[in-house]
Amino acid sequence: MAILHLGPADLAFLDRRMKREREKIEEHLGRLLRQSKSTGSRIESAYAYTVRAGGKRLRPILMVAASKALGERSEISYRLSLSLELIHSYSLIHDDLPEMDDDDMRRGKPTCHKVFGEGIAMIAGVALIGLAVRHIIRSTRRHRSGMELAKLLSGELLAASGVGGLIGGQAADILAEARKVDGKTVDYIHRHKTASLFGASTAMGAMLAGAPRMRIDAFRRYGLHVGFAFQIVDDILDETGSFEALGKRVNKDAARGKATYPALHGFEGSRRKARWHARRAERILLGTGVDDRFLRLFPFWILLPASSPGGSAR
Ligand code: GRG
Repeated sequence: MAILHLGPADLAFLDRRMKREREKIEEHLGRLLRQSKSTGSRIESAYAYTVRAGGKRLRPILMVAASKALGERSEISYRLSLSLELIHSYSLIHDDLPEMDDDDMRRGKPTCHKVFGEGIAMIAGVALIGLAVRHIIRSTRRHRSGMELAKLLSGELLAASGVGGLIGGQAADILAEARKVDGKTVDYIHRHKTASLFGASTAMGAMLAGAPRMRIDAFRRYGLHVGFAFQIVDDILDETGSFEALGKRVNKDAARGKATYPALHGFEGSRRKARWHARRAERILLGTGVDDRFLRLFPFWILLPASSPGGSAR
């Protein structure tokens, strides 16, 4: 895949920024998990295990970047962005269950249900949803817009997690298994299962910065296209990547008869579509008049792992 717009200086800038933001997010995440530990139960150990197992923290990074691009520079954006990682971690725990994708490894470690059992993993996933919303309410308590902000952020997050988002996409994914499906169905799955949480990330960043509705909508659309490109690349990596690079089993989509972009559009067609989404994201950002180097480059950085045959880690 041609590396669009990314020169060595851009790559160095992105690497530096991602590393710094990841470190800050890890720090806040560690604090949140320590503070939310109440009973020291097995459920708490189970969800903390998955949340701590690593991960690229892309959704929090995007939320923080969106809020910074719009002038919000306080620490609260890091705290609030954790709610996205908690919901994402819940979706991974449930997605790995035998009744779902049936995966043994995630983030380079045994999956939650392999370590804690299926029942505990199921409950731990649900507990993370509650924790995410409670965390938003707690973190906004001293903010000047307090309850109003909490309502906006949790509304966005839950909408992206519900039937109109993650859950709807997962259901469509299950129903599509081992059936011949068309491009429209695969787009529906990708848009809901994956892109919706990316859209919520940038929309939540804009909300925190106090942006007007039109700008929030534009930021959500930007995130949706980034998420779409991300899922197409994920489909490609499932076929071309390695366990060592990705920390999870590969070649599983084809084995389960899943509808994927490469199956429908071939590798080059899939790369073209991913590039199209990255360009759309860039155009939407430019249309808002917000000049932000990180957000401008991020959609193209997402494409990079699918540019090498080995499928490197992001
Ligand atoms: C209620 C059972 C039940 C499920 C509903 C499971 C579920 C919710 C949704 C599935 C969502 C899902 C797992 C989508 C896949 C998205 C994806 C490519 C995840 C991997 O994201 P990365 O690469 O992961 O950002 P890391 O590990 O880096 O955080």
